[in-house]
This record gives sequence, structure tokens and C-alpha cells, in this order.
Amino acid sequence: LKLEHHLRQALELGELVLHYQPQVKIDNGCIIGMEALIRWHNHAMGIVMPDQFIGLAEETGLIVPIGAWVLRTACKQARAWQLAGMPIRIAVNLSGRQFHRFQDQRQLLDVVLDVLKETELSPELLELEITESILMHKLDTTLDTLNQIKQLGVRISVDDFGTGYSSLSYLKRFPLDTLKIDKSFVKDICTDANDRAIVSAISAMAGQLKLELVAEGVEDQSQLDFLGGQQCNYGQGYFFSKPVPAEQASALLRQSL
Ligand code: G
Ligand code: G
Ligand code: MN
Ligand code: NA
Repeated sequence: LKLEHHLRQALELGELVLHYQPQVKIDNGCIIGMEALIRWHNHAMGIVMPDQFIGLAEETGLIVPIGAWVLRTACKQARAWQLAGMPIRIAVNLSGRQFHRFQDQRQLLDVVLDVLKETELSPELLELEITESILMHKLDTTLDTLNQIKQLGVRISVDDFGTGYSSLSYLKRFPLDTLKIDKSFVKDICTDANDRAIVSAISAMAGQLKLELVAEGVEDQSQLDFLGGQQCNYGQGYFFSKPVPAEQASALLRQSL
């Protein structure tokens, strides 16, 4: 209850912050995008990580205003990078609840439209990360929403790919651009034959379906070497950089050019 009370005030007190983690093209090391990851700097509790409050934000509906803030802040930042001659993609995580309308609150599509208009960010520089579970619920409305978002030129990626309980049929039904291989498959890729087989198979499938593929949780060179030998073009993880504040992310970008 106390956490909820604090979370309700977090937005107006300006306690929410975005960190950014680079997404890197494996063959040349260039940064092609940044994933925005939220942090909460509370005066009493210190830095609170999203795993500790996103669930609560979903249950209380606070994820709607928080999610809109994340989208706006991330797009503003990406627009600033674009204007500075560094036109990289910005990836924003969406929760299940953000797909469904709350009473008196606008739909996701309207928020995306507003933010793009307000920030003047090119739509193709925005990528929305959704989970397999989003694709499984309310099939028809989800498909409608995704098609409308896609028509704006915005990209759609599937986060934590391979860990959900969904069927692969959604890969042809939904307008997807990118799969992000969950880090649990990447972790032991150098030693575990099953993980190697799974990642190889996902890479081949993504290639044939013309989906971009990002490996998450890349922590060392040997993992990268294996991924480079697959049809996996992009990587993200501590090996390149942990999620960092905007200033540091800008510095990483300037170095990458
Ligand atoms: O860095 P990490 O601890 O940031 O993220 C933990 C989890 O929180 C991940 O599953 C991530 O997708 C989620 N997350 C991070 N930022 C956001 C956000 O802005 N919105 C939503 N819905 N989830 C987020
Ligand atoms: O669910 P999602 O993929 O959006 O969240 C990514 C989560 O993984 C975040 O908590 C982020 O901080 C974390 N993360 C990013 N890079 C690495 C990595 O190289 N190793 C591990 N273990 N976690 C990572
Ligand atoms: Mn993500
Ligand atoms: Na993920």
C-alpha cells in the first residue's frame, strides 16, 4: 500500500528516469538502436528497479500514465539524437495493460500518434516491444491495434522471444519486424548444445520470415562469436553496455559513429 502511494506521486514528483541500452550490429559494432528501460529514483527508497513496480503499476492502472510518460520521454530523446545526426531507433517496452483501454483513458494508438506529432520523431525510428502474452489475448483487437500502429510506420518487436506459451502461428498473423531472443537462451550458448540448437533454429527461421533478430543478454566475446556465425545480426547486453543514463548513452553513440 505504501509503495502504491509513492508510485502515484512518482510521475508528478519527477522521480521516474529512463536509462538506455545499446543495440549493436554484430558485424561492425555500430549502435543501431537503444532500448529505453525505466528506473524510479525515490527519496526514501533509493533506486527502485522496474521488476519491483511495473507489476503494481499494471494492477493499479498507473501503467497507463507511466507508459505514456515513457513513450514521450524516449521519443524526445530519440528526436534529439536524430537532430544531432545520430538517427538511431528507440525501443520502448509495452505492458499488456497498455493495449487495453481504461475508462476515461485513451487508447495506445492515440498516445503513439500524439507523441509522434509532438516530438516530430520519424515513426520508423520508434520500435514498440511487446511480449508473446500480449499477442495471445484479445486476438482481434490486438491485431487491429498492431496493424494501425504499423500503418503509422512504427516498428513492432517481440520481446523475450521463446519464453511465452504462444504458438508460432502468430509470426505470420501479426505485422512484426523484429524478434528479440530471450537472454536465457544466450546465457549458456557456448556450452549448452540445446541452447545452440534453439538459437540456430530461431536465426534460420527469422531469416526466412524476413524478421530482424536481436540476441539479448550478450555478456562476452565468445557468445558474440557464436551469434556472428548465425543469421543473427544484432546483439544487446552487458558486453556492449549496461543500460545507462541519457548523457552516457549520447557519449556511447558519438563514439560509435
Ligand atoms: O533493466 P531491467 O531491470 O530494466 O528491466 C526489468 C523488466 O522491466 C524488463 O522485463 C523490462 O522489459 C521491464 N521494463 C523496463 N522498462 C519498462 C517500461 O518502460 N515499461 C514497461 N512496461 N516495462 C519496462
Ligand atoms: O524484458 P526485457 O528484455 O525488456 O528486459 C531486459 C532486462 O535484461 C533488463 O532488466 C536489463 O537490465 C537486463 N539486461 C540487459 N542486458 C543484460 C545482460 O547482458 N545480462 C543480463 N543478465 N541481463 C541483462
Ligand atoms: Mn525489452
Ligand atoms: Na527481453
